Amino acid sequence: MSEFLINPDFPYCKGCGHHQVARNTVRALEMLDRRPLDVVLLTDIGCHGIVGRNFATHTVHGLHGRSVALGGGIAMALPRDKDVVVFIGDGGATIGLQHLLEAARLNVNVTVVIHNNMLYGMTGGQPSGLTPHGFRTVIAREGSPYPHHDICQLVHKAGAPYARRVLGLGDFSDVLAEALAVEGFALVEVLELCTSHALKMNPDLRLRQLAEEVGYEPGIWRGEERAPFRLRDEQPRASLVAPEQVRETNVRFGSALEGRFSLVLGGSAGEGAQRAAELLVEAAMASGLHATKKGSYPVTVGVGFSTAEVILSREPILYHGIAEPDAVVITSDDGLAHNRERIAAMTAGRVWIDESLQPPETKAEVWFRDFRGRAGPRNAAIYSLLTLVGETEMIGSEALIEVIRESSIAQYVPDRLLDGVKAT
Ligand SMILES: Cc1ncc(C[n+]2csc(CCOP(=O)(O)OP(=O)(O)O)c2C)c(N)n1
Ligand code: SF4
Repeated sequence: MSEFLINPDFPYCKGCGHHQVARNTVRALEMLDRRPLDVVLLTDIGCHGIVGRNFATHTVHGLHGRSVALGGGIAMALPRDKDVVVFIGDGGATIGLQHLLEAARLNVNVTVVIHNNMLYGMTGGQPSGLTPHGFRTVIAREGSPYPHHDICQLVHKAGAPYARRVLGLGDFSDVLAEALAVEGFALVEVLELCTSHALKMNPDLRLRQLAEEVGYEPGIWRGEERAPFRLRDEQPRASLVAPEQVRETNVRFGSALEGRFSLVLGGSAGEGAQRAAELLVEAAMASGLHATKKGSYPVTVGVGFSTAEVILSREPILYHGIAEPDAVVITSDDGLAHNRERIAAMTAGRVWIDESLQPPETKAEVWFRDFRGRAGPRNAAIYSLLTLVGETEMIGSEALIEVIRESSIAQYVPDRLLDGVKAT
């Protein structure tokens, strides 16, 4: 298997043109002798977008039509020797058309690969701005009454140094490699068919013939070569994080953790779940571990659930998603409601849950604890993590206690909670 993949089975229907794009992208990256972690692959919403999980590169899944803007932002700050590749459908490309035109106009260093199957694949075959005149879809059964945008010409006119349209058949990796090698904005529009929806409505369709009939001629549009747009050309840096945001961690504790431990903490907004998870991460780093933390909560920040996902690991963490957690800690009914399905799906591991709550059926071990009664709502989250650390010993309790004492929440956490936890 290619070093660019963690899974060679692409998630598409049989015969879908997206297979060829993914395969040829891998070939092109190999041809250019790139390393997986020098590549950031952005995917947009749509069938093509599920492929992110197959790639061993950095991957980011964007909102529909917005992945060019996201990728552009990343590319503006990255060193020149990194590649930002944006996979997008014809739906996303025309929903976010302005992002494409601006990225071309500014000459942002991204390679955009449009999977132009001439319709919205994932939602059942609706037309996009690239659906050609006469092409039948579920919405226009007699055929689309409108002409399609010529996306290559649009970005060319907007200033793109490179735009190319190819038929997505066979090996077109040399085209993708040529686009990747462009310093600045490059776009490859790959013409394909959606075997599930396009053929149902247009049974006699042949890609090559269709492309000729509707004016989708393969071609290349070269523009003026210009310096790519960069945020800080004078100070290229390897990290997206500003140096002043980086803090040194003084490793002053030990840890018995071997491998990796993933944790989900579910609580209520305003009860400090995110802050508690951050303090656990700080304590783990002070114990010599790698750690990541993600938060999720409703846009109405002050009400509802607040869930944090934490990974602690002896080895660097290259992927911060959690398929099945080793532990789930629940301190409130909001936290339980948000994580109920996740708990029910657990096949192993352990759930620590406030004794006032009733968890769903699960194969995980369930331990009831009096988080809210002992610590009150404000401290239930931090107390639950003190309990977890005391009972698992993945890091020493003294590490978490010290980090809490040094933090801004120290004044709210009574000593009896800190002293009541077993120090290891
Ligand atoms: C802002 C927004 N609008 C609508 C949707 C619903 N939606 C999900 S996939 C999709 C169609 C995607 O089509 P395309 O971009 O062509 O990609 P494909 O599925 O063909 O790969 C739509 C409309 C969404 N997820 N987000
Ligand atoms: S629905 Fe269409 S675009 Fe989506 S995977 Fe299947 S063939 Fe491909």
